[in-house]
Amino acid sequence: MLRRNMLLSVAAASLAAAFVLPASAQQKQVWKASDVHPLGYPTVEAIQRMGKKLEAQTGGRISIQMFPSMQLGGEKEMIEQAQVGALQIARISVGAMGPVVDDLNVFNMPFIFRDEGHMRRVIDGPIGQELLDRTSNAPTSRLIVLGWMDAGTRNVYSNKPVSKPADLKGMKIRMMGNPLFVETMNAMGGNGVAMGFNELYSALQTGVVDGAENNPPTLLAQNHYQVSKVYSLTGHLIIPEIFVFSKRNWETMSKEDQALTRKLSREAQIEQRQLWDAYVGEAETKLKAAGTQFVNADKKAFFDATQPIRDKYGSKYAALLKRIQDTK
Ligand code: GTR
Repeated sequence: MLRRNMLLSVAAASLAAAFVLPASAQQKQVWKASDVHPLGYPTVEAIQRMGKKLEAQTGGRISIQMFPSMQLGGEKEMIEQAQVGALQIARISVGAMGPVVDDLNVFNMPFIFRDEGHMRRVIDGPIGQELLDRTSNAPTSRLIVLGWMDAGTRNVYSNKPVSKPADLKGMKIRMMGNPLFVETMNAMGGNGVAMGFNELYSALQTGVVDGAENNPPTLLAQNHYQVSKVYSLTGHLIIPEIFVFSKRNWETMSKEDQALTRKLSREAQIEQRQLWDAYVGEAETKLKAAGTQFVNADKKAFFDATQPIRDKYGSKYAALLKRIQDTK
């Protein structure tokens, strides 16, 4: 892993050197974009469509080259590459951004949203805008947030049904690399293991972990359903995603290019949601056809079990949490 990380850093450094800032605003630019998901996945597709519009609307001066399927590493690596300007656009989960900008962790707590509709109303409203601004302005981020994307609801998957906290006893469940998630899984009754997304398939396959948790599109698109056959509807996390631009590169852009990028990002956000809604149903149908067993879980029991996490992490966001709860 160390060697792989070193190779990635070297790759990032050479990519940074390769992104020559144009001497004149008229010079051709190819922005690199990255996503952990494969071609065809809603987030990837939305950014590619944005690239096509950008190309058309700048007469071919600006285009986007997509690096899907973790070609540039996991999300931690993508964040780092965007921070140094080796990558212009990165699409990442707010889960991976929590350790970078603490304010975002408010969305990373279990059962913070009543359902996906509630989450959407929050990100579409003033709270969503405030968090985007705070993330762009945080000195630790070195990223400009272009917009939100949807990522549905996360449920546990493994090779046995998990319908109540006791079912998770002794099970190692991969969580995103953020202490909040590890503690959440421990509170849910399992043993949370922080691990990069790029290591997960083989960890599931070889039994390094007994399971993981994610939305149905990810379970399908990452082929995890091939090694984890039971999908238990715990619904413990509803985490939106963001797509960001390297601040270092953003600051060299003309005001006009920034405005155009903002406008097309807004459209990409709307388009991703439509693509997402269609893809979730498709993913569930495909998973069921492939033999994935969907199991209902006692959400109330998981909600109660994770109350200590909301108490521990929620106190510093008390005012914001109240506004989230008050969002109808
Ligand atoms: C997916 C998400 C990815 C990544 C992944 C994970 O739902 O789209 O960006 O965060 O989860 O669990 O690491």
